[in-house]
Amino acid sequence: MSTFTRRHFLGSMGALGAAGSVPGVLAATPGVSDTMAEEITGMETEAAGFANPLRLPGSSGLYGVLPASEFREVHVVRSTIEVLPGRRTPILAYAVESGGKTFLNPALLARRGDEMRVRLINDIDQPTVIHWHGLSVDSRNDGNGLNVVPPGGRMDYAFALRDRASMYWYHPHAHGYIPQQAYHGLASLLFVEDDEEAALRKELDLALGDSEIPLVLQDREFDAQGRLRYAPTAAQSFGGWVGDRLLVNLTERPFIQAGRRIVRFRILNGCNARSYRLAFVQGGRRLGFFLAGTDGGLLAQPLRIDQTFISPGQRLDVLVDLREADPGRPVTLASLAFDPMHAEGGHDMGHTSPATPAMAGMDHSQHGTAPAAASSAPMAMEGDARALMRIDVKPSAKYERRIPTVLSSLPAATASQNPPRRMQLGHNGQGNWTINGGVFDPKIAALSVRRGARETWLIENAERSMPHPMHLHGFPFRVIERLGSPALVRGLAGARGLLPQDQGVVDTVQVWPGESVRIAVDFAHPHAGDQDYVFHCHTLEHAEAGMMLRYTVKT
Ligand SMILES: [Cu+2]
Repeated sequence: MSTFTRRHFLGSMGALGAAGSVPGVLAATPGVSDTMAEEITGMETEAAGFANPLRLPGSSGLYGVLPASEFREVHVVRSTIEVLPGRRTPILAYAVESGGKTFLNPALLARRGDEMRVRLINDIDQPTVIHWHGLSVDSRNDGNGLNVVPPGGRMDYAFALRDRASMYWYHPHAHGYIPQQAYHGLASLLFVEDDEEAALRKELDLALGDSEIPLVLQDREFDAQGRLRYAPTAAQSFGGWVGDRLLVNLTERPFIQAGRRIVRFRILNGCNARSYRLAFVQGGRRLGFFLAGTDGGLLAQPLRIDQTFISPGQRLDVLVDLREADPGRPVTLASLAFDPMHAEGGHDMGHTSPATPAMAGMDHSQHGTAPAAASSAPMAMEGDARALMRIDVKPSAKYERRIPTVLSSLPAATASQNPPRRMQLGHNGQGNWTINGGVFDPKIAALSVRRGARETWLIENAERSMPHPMHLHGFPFRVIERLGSPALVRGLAGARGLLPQDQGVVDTVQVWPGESVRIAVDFAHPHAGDQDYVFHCHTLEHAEAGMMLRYTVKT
């Protein structure tokens, strides 16, 4: 494949009207600059009021960092934490006792090649199972929901971590319970490290929790008592549940302090249904930053960008050089305004229409064009311009590191010459999302592939649809081409319609309405015997509403 060069990308920014005139900093977009600058200034004003220190992984407690070798027994429990200041919020959590300390949703640290051996004990009154999102393991250890752990039951996992270094994550996958359990707190991170990863940390002098910061983006809704509210209507069960408060690491309206240096953010979209259009902004402008990695680890080379989408299930590894920022004021991590394309099927979805809360009660188009909401108006519809986090830039000790030009030995993606397997995304007019016209049946393998086959899949989303972040269990994959992308996506794309994150190894790809995305999957693995996995939309309500398919890898 031809490489996605910086020139290509800056060229596409040019198509959007961006002027990269200031060295190292992409200026705000002329043409739409007035609106964009106003929107950005509004978000900066919003972020100025953020007063809650970002929750960071510590040595115990929520998101406590735990070597995977000490992750031997995990209980699924009901617990409470303080999310909104002064309130206790009931949650579901992964609880671990280790070394005399209690961990909730521990952030696991492992080395590529390590063995994971953990017993899951289900202490709640619902079936559950852990899925290791992004890892290539055998069907049983994948935790794909074809087997679940009943209340009071247990399950022993044992598998090797064979995947590239990256930030993976783990979350529940018992069909019928996935959206509720994930929403109520069952999700955390798994860092896999290798030599390339260690080299980058050393080169940039990065330390987890200080200059390398995981950011779990989630949207939630709370009732007056501070309890999480999850009560989707039939329309929301179909369209997806979008919470009105934007949390980062379960912190609302957060801020952090960071040195004037290169800071690495490892970002997970842990929402049920919300996508973000991420940018770092300051002084009415987007700052340039580097995309260093995606779901499945480091890119071959860093890509300079100034915005990117992130959809449910996806991860981004970004490097921000805060020496490029104006030292006099904070930087804001924001989600820029965009059309979430929820109305595409609005007149075509039978009794379930309208499909989203936006369509159900609030006129999204009017809301979306309003100036960024003031701090007194916490409502955040998907696609609204909203601040996510304020970064206060403090003086740093002498720091003269540079972002390396090569990050990893990732080879260019190649597709087989065989005709693609088509995956058509749609809905049946009866409240179900479909793949190739079918609604998920866990008892039936809808397709089979040969172990070791190199396949091309063409994932085709209907014109009248919603965006679908499609997640493949069992095998990471590469994105080869995007066709028919909506204008907003096309504006960020380079050669063959590819977005910056399409340059990496991924396990989840967002397919927009009307889009066809060609992916290359290598179904090689070392597991003996037939193995069953699933392919599904990571908008969790869409998967529950049928957009999931069981497939078999045959030996
Ligand atoms: Cu979907």
